[in-house]
Amino acid sequence: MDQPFVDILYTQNWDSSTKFSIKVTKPLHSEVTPYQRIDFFESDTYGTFFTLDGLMMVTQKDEFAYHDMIAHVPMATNPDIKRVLIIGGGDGGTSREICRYKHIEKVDLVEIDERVMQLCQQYLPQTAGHIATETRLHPHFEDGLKYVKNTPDGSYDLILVDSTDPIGSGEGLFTTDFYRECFRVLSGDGILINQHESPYYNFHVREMRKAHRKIKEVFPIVKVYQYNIATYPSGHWLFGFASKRYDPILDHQAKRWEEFGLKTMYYNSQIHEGAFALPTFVNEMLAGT
Ligand code: AAT
Repeated sequence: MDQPFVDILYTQNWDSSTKFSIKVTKPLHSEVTPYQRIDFFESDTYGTFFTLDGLMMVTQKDEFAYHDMIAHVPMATNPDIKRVLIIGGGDGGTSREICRYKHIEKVDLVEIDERVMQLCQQYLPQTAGHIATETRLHPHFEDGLKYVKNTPDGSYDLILVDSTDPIGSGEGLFTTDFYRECFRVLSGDGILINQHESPYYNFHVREMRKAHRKIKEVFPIVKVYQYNIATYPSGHWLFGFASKRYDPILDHQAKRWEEFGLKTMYYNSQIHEGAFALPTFVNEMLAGT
């Protein structure tokens, strides 16, 4: 049979009237953990991808955009970062990029759901392949908010919040309490990168403005930068950059970063500078917070 009579689709509702679908060539795995529903699928265009509670997390085709932008922007702002805390990120994509810097001493990865990491090691070696052998990487399976509350002052130079959107288990990571704890456990020149959602659909816009307002209460330097990722709602996404000392543009260390000699698919020194130039409608959304 050349033409199948049915297509099996993964569909995410981007809002109440907009849907995004990928044709599934093979369902790989589904299960419900104490934290969330996990599904792994195979597709032609996007390769293997996984979703949590139906929401897209990682696809093989476009994960590089997200993981480049969460990891390399802070590393090019302070190339001396040595101690990194990743909250969420059980797929391994963020720690993979951070561990490419040979001078990084330790990476603590705090993932609430051990099954995400185990399944990514099984189905997504592209992001999780290094986890079993990388000796600087230390996975912890617990809630990120609880972990930072039990961490001594000044323990990390960089915190990357690589978590789900502010629904379900990710909610605590969008609170003022959490941002204050992050400030406390960061060193004097520490940097925090967090999800800033998308400036497009109403749900994300609300969450983006709330998160931005809360971070501004806690950190002296707060900026927002953008990147494109095809499979997240609207494809136009933001990260927050919060810092105690360094400004991502004024202190941008392009030459030192280029000397690391890393080959990246999305990030480069021009993107670093350009990503902080936001469209007027995004600036206006952020200004009113
Ligand atoms: N690297 C891109 C993948 C993710 S997955 C986010 C991870 O955060 C999930 O594995 C989830 O189990 C974990 N997580 C959720 N809440 C917590 C928490 N409270 N503590 C620790 N880990 C948590 C990010 C996708 C971003 C999607 C943006 N639209």
